[in-house]
Amino acid sequence: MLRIRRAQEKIAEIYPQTPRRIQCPVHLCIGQEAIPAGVCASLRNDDFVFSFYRGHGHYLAKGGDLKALFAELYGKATGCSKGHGGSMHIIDTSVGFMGTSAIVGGQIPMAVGVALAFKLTQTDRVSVVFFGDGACEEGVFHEALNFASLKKLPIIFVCENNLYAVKAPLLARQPRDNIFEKAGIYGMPGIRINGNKVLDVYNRCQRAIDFCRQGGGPTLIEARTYRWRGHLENTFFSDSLLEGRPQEEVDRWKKRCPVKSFENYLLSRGTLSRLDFEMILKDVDAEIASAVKFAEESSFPEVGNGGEKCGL
Ligand SMILES: Cc1ncc(C[n+]2csc(CCOP(=O)(O)OP(=O)(O)O)c2C)c(N)n1
Ligand SMILES: [Mg+2]
Repeated sequence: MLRIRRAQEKIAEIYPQTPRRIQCPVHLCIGQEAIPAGVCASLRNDDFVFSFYRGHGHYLAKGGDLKALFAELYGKATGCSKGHGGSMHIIDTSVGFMGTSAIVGGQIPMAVGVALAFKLTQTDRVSVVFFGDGACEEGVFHEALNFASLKKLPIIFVCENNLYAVKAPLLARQPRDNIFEKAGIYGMPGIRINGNKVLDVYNRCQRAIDFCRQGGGPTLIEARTYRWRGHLENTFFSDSLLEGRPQEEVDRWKKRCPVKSFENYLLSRGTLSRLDFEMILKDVDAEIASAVKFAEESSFPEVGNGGEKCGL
């Protein structure tokens, strides 16, 4: 979580600087780190993860490479998508990270297709798909749940419900605040979890993933959380991060910081000392600094080098 948080903060710092070094649109997941960390901790390297444009955390949690992430944001040939994808199109099959979609909900049927392949080939591998609350308004979400449940496919649907799609609050878009209950319509388990408590995410997901591996079929997990920044990074420092959200609401959620609350938990139990924590932070920041340096020193892909040569 700390690695995801500090990397996001570094991206937010670099993004508006001139000359522009990160030119692609960037969506950060600060405030939502417990979900990727808690879910991916239960996964094996050969399980597959699909994600969306707010996907840096999912990539890093699945074992993604920090250097390859920064290089991709910089559009460099050493990036995980060879510099052709940018922030919204991250892919790294070597760690089972099968791609992020900029089309809301576009990744969901791909993850179902992979789950079908896992089932047909009689493996115990699991497919996991992350998506936002807005994706539940896409027809494909319902088709996917229906088919996955019918065929008892090994897939976990993880909805990161951060209560907004761009600037629109959930109840301005859906008649009820009940995403997890939509699973019941399709005859599969649906659970609502506190997406800001990493141990809750880990424990509840571990159970769903074990059930899935044993042939029990899919689960829909609605993880409640909140993004601290605006929908999309912009190129000027601004006070528009609120985007119409009440300041009081943002402050309330910041008090439930997933990173800080886990830090306090570990310190209070004596699992970590303050010194341990500071050393971890120092290591994480050093790793990020070397990833930034790597991205800056890498070359751009050759001009005219299209998809056929990008090696994906
Ligand atoms: C099919 C489709 N419709 C609309 C858009 C424009 N769009 C981009 S992000 C977004 C909001 C999605 O919100 P949510 O799924 O809750 O994810 P969050 O950004 O909150 O993590 C929309 C409507 C799109 N990219 N794809
Ligand atoms: Mg949302």
